[in-house]
Amino acid sequence: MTNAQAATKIVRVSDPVNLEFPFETLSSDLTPTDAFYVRNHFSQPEINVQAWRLSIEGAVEKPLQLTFPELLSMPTHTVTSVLECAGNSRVFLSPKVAGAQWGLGAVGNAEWKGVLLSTILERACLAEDAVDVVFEGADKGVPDEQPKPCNPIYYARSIPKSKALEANILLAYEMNGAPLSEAHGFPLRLIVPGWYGMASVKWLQRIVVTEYPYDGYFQKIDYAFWEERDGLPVRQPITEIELKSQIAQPAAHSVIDANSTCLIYGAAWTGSSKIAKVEVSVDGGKEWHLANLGESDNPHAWIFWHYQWKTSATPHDTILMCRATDTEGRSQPLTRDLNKESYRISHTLPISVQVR
Ligand SMILES: Nc1nc2c(c(=O)[nH]1)N[C@H]1C(S)=C(S)[C@@H](COP(=O)(O)O)O[C@H]1N2
Ligand SMILES: [Mo]
Repeated sequence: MTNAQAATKIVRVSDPVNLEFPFETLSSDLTPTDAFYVRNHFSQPEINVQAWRLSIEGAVEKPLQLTFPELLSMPTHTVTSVLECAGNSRVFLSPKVAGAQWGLGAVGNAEWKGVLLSTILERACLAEDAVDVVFEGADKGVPDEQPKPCNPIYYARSIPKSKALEANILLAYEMNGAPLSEAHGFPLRLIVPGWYGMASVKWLQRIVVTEYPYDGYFQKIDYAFWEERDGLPVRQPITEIELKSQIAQPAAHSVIDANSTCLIYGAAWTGSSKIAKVEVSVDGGKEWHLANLGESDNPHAWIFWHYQWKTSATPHDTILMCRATDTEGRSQPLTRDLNKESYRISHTLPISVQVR
């Protein structure tokens, strides 16, 4: 399969620019950078890389100011990982919820290269009482939803200290073998494999280590949900990607020949486990059939799957679905959990097609 069919991206929001990968064009394991989705909260910042510094400050013994050439001279690490926006597939929600109406393409799989975050944090020497590591981008604005600050804020997100020291979290300056593009965070972005995209802060300018849990706007107001703890509702940040599979082809509303063989295919991914199987239904979820699974050496990459569907001779309208199960026995739910508000859309999604 080639990248030749990578089509133009879908414009979901034009200002700030939010672009979707047309998921029905899925053909290569790595999503070509020019087809990769772009999710921005504010206008893309302009960065002069000569003047740019990465500042590491807060609860550290040795605050650092790193130049771009200094980062490039450090030991490199490469990881292939899915990046999925927590709002991917929002258009499938009923009743409708606010936010960009993403279809299936606010997700992609790319190879990221850069410096391990742990390398830099070790150099800066975290204080004993460090709790969270906050990543601030260079883009700022006033966010959309209430309660919102009245003055512009930088896009920022944190991860707990223990997570920040894990072996695969990257300060990336390359994507798919080329320098990071401006849209994807040049000169430097965070990549948190296995977590939804909001954690992977673009256009990094500061890393602030805090001695308290960071409760910023994109941590506790947006990209957060209500969870009951000890019978009390508390606001929690969205973190790990949920198990999910999606159909690339046939695309919704396709007309398929009766009495033929139709290849149903797509991708499946998960935050921390491994995909064990993908099943396909061609009758709206009544019966499920095992799909053939591809493979990947990278635990955070997606895998492809396919299923040969023998269509009946009788013309009919039907709904295609796919459902992944991981090695821990968890499966995608068949229905939507409303507590998830407008994010983590990981239930089985219906694709309507016609057989004629
Ligand atoms: N600085 C900054 N980083 C950001 C964002 C942003 O708006 N500003 N959006 C986040 C969200 S919600 C997602 S899903 C990913 C998208 O990364 P991409 O645009 O490279 O696909 O970036 C994350 N990092
Ligand atoms: Mo996102």
